Order: sequence, then C-alpha cells, then structure tokens
Amino acid sequence: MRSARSARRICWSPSRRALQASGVWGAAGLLHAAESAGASAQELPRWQLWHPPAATPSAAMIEDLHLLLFWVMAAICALVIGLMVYVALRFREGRHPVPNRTTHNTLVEVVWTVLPVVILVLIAIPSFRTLYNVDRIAEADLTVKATGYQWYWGYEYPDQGALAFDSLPVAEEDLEPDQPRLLQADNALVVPVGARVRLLTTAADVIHSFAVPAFGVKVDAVPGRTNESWFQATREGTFYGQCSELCGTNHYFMPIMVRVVPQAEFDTWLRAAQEEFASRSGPSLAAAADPGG
Ligand SMILES: [Cu+2]
Repeated sequence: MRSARSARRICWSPSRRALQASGVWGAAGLLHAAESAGASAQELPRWQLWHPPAATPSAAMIEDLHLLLFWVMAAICALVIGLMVYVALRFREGRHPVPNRTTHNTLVEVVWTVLPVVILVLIAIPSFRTLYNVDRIAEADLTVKATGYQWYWGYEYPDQGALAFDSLPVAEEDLEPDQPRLLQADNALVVPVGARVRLLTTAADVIHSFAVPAFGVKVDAVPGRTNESWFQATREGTFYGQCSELCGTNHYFMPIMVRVVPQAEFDTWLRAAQEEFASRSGPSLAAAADPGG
C-alpha cells in the first residue's frame, strides 16, 4: 500500500520495544513507563500530510478512490488551464486581429458532452464498489458497541459476558511523554488483529459520531437508534479517532483509542477486563469526568 510504505512510525520501534520488554534497555522505571505508553505509538503520514496510513481494507479502498479522483481532477484542471492559456496566446488581438465568426461545431460539442459522461461513469464504478464495501454488514467475529456521552465514549462487548466500560480522555497534565494530546484515552477499545468487527453506535444524550480515519470508519451515534458499521484491522497498533459531530462544549475532548492486538493478547485482555469491570452493569452517565485543563 502506497500510503503505508511512506508512513513513519514515531515513538518505539519493535526492536527497541523488544529490548525494553527483555529489560535490556534503560532503567526499570523508564521501562515500565515505556511499556505502558508503548500502546500509544501513533502512525502518521509523511510530514503529517495526506491521510493516516490505511489499517483496514475499507480505508485502503477509500484511499485508492481518493487518489483516483485526485488524478482525474488534476488532469481536468491541467486540460482546462492549458486550453485557456493556448486560446489567450494563440487568438490574442496582436496575432489574430480578425476574429472568427464560428458559433457551432458539432464534433466539439459531442466531445465535450460525451467525455464528461464517460469520466463520470468511470468514477462511478470504483465509487459504488467502495460505498458498498463500507456499507455492507459482513459476517462478524466480534461485536462492539460504542455509546457516545457528553463527553466520553462507553464501550460494550455484548457477546463477551456483557463486558462494558467507559473510555475517558486523559487530561493533558496526566499524559505520559509518548501519549498524544487530546487523543489518549484511559481505557482503549481493544480488538484482535484480522477479526471482522461489527461496530454498533448509539448515543445517550446528543448526536455524536464515531470516527477512526485509519479504519475508514465514520458512523453517527444517534440517541434512540443503533447504527451499524464494520472494520477489519489488518495490522497491530494503536489507532486514534475523535467524535466527529459537534456535540457540545467538550466535543474536542472525547477521543477514540483503538488497540489492535494479536488474538492471544486480546484473550488475556478480555479476561482481565471482565474481572476489572465486573461490578459494572454498563457505562454510567455519572462517570462523566470533568476534563479539566
Ligand atoms: Cu461527541
């Protein structure tokens, strides 16, 4: 994938992380900090331009469609600007003192009608294919439900013993050195790599929107209804998103943090999470924290 190749990984490279895990690297305190923060390694596109490197087939398709449209648009712009420059130079008064009286040319008119139609049809094919892929509900290996609250997310795993917990943003003063500001959450949504995840979204108060750019996912979370989408992360890592529907004062402060881990690590996490959040019947509004600074 073009974008993935140009991506650079900031923070910890795997080899260095392996060294930390084996205790070879650095002091014990640093090691612990790095391990707990290691999950926050964030992939950024080169120079932080363009899109985040695609981490799901849907995101890759969206990226490809975007590139196709970009080049079609660039070619059309070049053609139109080129024609205008040519006309301005070739038919200027100094070189072409007596204007033509031509008002009609059947061939030219057919071309400028048919050509855009052909271009639109060519664009429509990959466009509909992408839309269908993003919209279809695939057979899921795992179902997760994200509920938007003012202002944090609550996650549920309905098929894993009704596991439910809240995901609150980490305040700026509590961030570890590697953790991205306004994106780090205390409890990440954790999914196994390669698993097809059915994503259900809803909201408890106002309309929110669950969006993770690297996954090509953006679904509104609407009170009183459940929306459905899906994603299949093709590689491990930590991926970030944000609520993408203006939902109030702290709209900026409801990050989405997704950790994609190997199946074994997911199973371990699942057992620990089921224990840790066992006392909870579900995300509660009372847990809404003051985001503070
Ligand atoms: Cu929101």
